[in-house]
Amino acid sequence: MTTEATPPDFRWGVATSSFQIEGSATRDGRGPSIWDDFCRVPEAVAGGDTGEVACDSYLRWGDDLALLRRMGVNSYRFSTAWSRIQPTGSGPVNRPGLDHYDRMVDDLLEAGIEPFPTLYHWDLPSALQHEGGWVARDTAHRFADYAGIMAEALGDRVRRWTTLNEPLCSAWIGHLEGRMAPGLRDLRGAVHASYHLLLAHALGAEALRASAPATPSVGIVVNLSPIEPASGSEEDRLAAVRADGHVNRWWLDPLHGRGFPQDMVEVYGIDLPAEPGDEALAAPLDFLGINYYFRQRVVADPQIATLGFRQVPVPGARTTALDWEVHPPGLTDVLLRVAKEYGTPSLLVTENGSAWDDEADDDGYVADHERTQFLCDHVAAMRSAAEQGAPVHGYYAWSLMDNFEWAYGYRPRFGLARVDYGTQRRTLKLSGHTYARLIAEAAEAPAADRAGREV
Ligand code: IFM
Repeated sequence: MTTEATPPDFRWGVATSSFQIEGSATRDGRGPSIWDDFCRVPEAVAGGDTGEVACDSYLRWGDDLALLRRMGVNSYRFSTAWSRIQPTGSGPVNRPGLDHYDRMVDDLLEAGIEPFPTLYHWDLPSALQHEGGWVARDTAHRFADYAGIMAEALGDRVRRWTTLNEPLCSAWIGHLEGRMAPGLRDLRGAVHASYHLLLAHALGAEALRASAPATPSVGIVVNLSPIEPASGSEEDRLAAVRADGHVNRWWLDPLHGRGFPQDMVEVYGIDLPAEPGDEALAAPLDFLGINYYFRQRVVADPQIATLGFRQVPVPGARTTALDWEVHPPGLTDVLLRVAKEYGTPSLLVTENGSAWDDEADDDGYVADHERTQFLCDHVAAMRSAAEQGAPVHGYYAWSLMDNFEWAYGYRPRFGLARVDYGTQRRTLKLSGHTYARLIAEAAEAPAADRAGREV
């Protein structure tokens, strides 16, 4: 690897999110979020699972920290629950909720681990949803207030912040497909939500930069997929262009100051809720977080309203327990594409992982060869992108431990550590041990080789 591609402060981390691990749904004044509400909708979540207890991380933070130390990560990507800080999404700060994250930041720093918080990972306070949620412009302003609170409280110690995680999921899956919270199906609402999410990012970034005592590094996390047409037909080629617009360009273009892609504005046929002054949307990013899980192969399908495309399986592909294709070169592709087409100064792989049907032995140990292979192959794919010039500065495995996988409930397990939900015992899997070794070896490697040793 070239020296430019492997700065000495390369981040090796793991990622989690508040709703998926914390539990303690009402403890210390936490208010409800859209996921608490969605879990109560009959049949919305597999097995009727909820986030009431999850991995009990709010109370077992010490156990999680021990796992982080054991793996030897130098950065921990977690999210702060807005409804712990402001139980109704606006108004006074709920001190006990803020104190929890304050303690986490101190503990992480003491352990030599960078705290890398995400301010919004899908858990909008319910009270804001009742006022329109992301479809309402005001939510973006409330988010900026919350970002300012967090920057004032933690900005003396937190240097890097992520505003939002995966606005695609909040907007398209939550407001268009309705498969996940808040469970709505409305194109206009979804397009407006997408706009307001990006506005929230811009206003939130402004608030972080204005309120943090030391100049912070601010970015956003998007989930990207390489898109391929299923055939050489012109219809499928155009379907792939639309799919790419919907999944990738709708987010990447405005985040890089190019405005929303006009072809997609025409496909959606919805006026954007733009107002004078929204030029802030073009605020520069210090880094872009990329979550990569799978590529998408699409066919044209006139039966699919508005978008006119559908994802199809890749023949003969290896797939995970969620039927997601395992395709490591896709990670190289998305990193190189963003680097070349958008020139983003710094890229982080903020999530990458896989769910498998784990089998634990009597001690709770899981010899998860498939996940381990997935991890090694994707680290190699990231290294390949860095070797080819992509400015990749970190890799975060999803996830530290098994957790609540949204509408799929607890069955899919993504963790590098197993969680026994009966006892809440955490046990490092083979993948967790392998990651620990990989990190240790990378730290010992010569600087020019740090991000990419074979494992
Ligand atoms: O669990 C999720 C996470 O919350 C966001 N990115 C994808 C992961 C796996 O589905």
